[in-house]
Amino acid sequence: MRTTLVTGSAGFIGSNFVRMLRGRNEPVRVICLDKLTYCGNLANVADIVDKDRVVFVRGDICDAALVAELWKQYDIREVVHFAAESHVDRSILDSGPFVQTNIVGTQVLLDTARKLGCDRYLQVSTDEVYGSLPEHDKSAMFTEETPLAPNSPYSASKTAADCMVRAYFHTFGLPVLTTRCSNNYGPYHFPEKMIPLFVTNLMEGKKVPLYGDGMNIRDWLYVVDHCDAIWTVLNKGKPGEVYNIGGNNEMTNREVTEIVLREMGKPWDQWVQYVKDRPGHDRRYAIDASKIRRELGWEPKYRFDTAIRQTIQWYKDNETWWRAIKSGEYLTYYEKQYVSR
Ligand code: NAD
Ligand code: TDX
Repeated sequence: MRTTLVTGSAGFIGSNFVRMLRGRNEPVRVICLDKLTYCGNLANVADIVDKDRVVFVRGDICDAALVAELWKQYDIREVVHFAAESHVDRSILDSGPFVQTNIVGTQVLLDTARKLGCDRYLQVSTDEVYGSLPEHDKSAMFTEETPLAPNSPYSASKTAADCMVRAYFHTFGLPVLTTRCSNNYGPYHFPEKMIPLFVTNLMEGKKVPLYGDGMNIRDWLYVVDHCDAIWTVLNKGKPGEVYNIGGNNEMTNREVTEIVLREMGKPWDQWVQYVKDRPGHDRRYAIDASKIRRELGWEPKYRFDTAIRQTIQWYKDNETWWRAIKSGEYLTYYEKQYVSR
């Protein structure tokens, strides 16, 4: 059976990915490596960890000695690299951890893969590396050839990591794959990101903070579709290639807010608060995912209207999960980000 190192597996997408592999009974042993930072949560995977098929190790991807030890101990031949500092707003408050984890951490993994051997290395990247698109020209979309033009410290750190991945392919022939996905939503999404923040605020009786004019556009993809695309690329992708992943589901933040409010039975006027815009806020992201569809036969299976309903229901059914998160460090962050601006 193959052994795959999955970094960041206690986070939102990483935990959904491991859960999907277990749910489908894929023939793979997973070594989960996660530092359990403020947004990593052992509860996200606790029920699927077992000694044989899903091993959990708490540790930092920047710790080269630990990564090498795991590589040898478990005979790792494959990597799916999710671990990252992932929240744009936090990268504006302090970019240091983003440079460390997203760039240095990626370099450590690549170097270990090069030295100790690796059959497949998949870098989970983001559409944000391409920058922002004009909002009025709907024909403009990000393709894999779009020049990289990151605008936030978060996306700049992800871009630097992507460049290292590319360099390890060209210089050392490491069999790397890169995926660049649009905005995800679904269960286990940390409630600092827009959709889970808005859903849980409404459940707490708090208003939802909409940045600027609320007309920024994102392309939303259900997390299980993203995980399925990553598995497809890992198994069928061509080394050295980049694959865009998207939902073909562009919406303004106002439209998303309207849907969430409607689903939760809350009128706009009482529950939406326009707040100061995010500095450097990218206006529009839109993914052209025709390459992965054409070459690997992947396309999204979930529709936004049904998957958002399931997602809201998940937060209703898992109040203990998010209420435990929305305390402690989270409150300090919330105060800095929303109350004092
Ligand atoms: P997340 O913030 O929910 O989870 C990140 C995980 O990484 C956490 O469990 C955290 O503990 C772990 N981690 C952080 N620093 C670490 C370190 N130094 N060593 C080991 N583990 C560490 O993030 P997410 O939303 O699940 O995103 C996962 C990946 O997908 C990221 O690389 C992100 O850039 C990318 N991505 C996310 C989205 C999205 O919409 N969320 C879209 C496209 C791409
Ligand atoms: O309180 C808020 N109010 C608001 O209007 C928050 C947190 C966000 N927003 C807006 C900003 C964005 O236009 O909603 C949109 C989505 O914001 P986020 O959920 O913070 O996501 P985004 O900045 O688009 O980045 C996400 O998608 C790409 C992930 O966090 C990244 O990790 C991923 O790479």
